[in-house]
Amino acid sequence: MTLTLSPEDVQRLALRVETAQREAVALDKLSDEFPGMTLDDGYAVQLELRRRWLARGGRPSGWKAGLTSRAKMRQMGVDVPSIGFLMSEMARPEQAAIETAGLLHPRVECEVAFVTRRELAGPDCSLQAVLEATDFVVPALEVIDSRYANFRFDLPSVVADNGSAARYVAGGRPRAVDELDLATLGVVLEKNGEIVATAATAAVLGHPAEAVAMLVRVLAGLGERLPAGSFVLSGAITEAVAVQPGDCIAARFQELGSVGARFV
Ligand code: OOG
Ligand code: MG
Repeated sequence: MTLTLSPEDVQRLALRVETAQREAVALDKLSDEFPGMTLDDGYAVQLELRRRWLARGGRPSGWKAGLTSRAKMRQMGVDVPSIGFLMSEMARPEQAAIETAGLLHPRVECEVAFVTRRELAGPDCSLQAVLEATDFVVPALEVIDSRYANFRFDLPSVVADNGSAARYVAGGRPRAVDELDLATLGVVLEKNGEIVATAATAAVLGHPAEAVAMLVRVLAGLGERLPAGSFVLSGAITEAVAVQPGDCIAARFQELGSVGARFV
């Protein structure tokens, strides 16, 4: 662990990010004030953010892997995958009208979501262990909304901002992983009926289950485990797409069905 922030700074920065999330006011990236900020510092702020969320009655609903595809790494200029937490307050039903009021500059991502039936833990968690512990997968949309001005950040800052987590929608058909080759599923992302991106699931670390294994390994470093029954977003397969009120998004996945949302 390389922590450079004092406990007081961690609390102050968590409060700053929380306020930006709540009031949709953009921040400068935290590393502008703390240029020596490390990845561990970023997770310390994220854990404090999570602790505060739980303390005010938030209900944890899962975890997210992020920056797990080349397309995303290129788009954001960050080349290390990361994790964040999900809360049920972020979940929206399929085809829901998602309000953009309260968000700064929302973007949508298409992802494979895993639901586990066994606990996963430890610094050596493997892709195979993830597949064995998976109950089913479903297609999902994640709505990200960086709290940093112009969506510009570095790794410690985006981790402190909980991986830009804002909303998510799960849809499609639950499928068991042994019925699929999860690495070679095609995905088509549409905005207002037009194709805006296409890719295959191998874009996510070669196999989306590898992103879940990465997440479990990061959790192990934070002293946490992934309990049975967890919902995990494995990371965007294509670039994220900006949305505004009136936009309709659909992601069509080979074998898994579709998931959609509209923005108001
Ligand atoms: C960070 C979150 C990335 C993903 O799926 O790659 C992410 C960001 O791009 O703001 O959720
Ligand atoms: Mg994502």
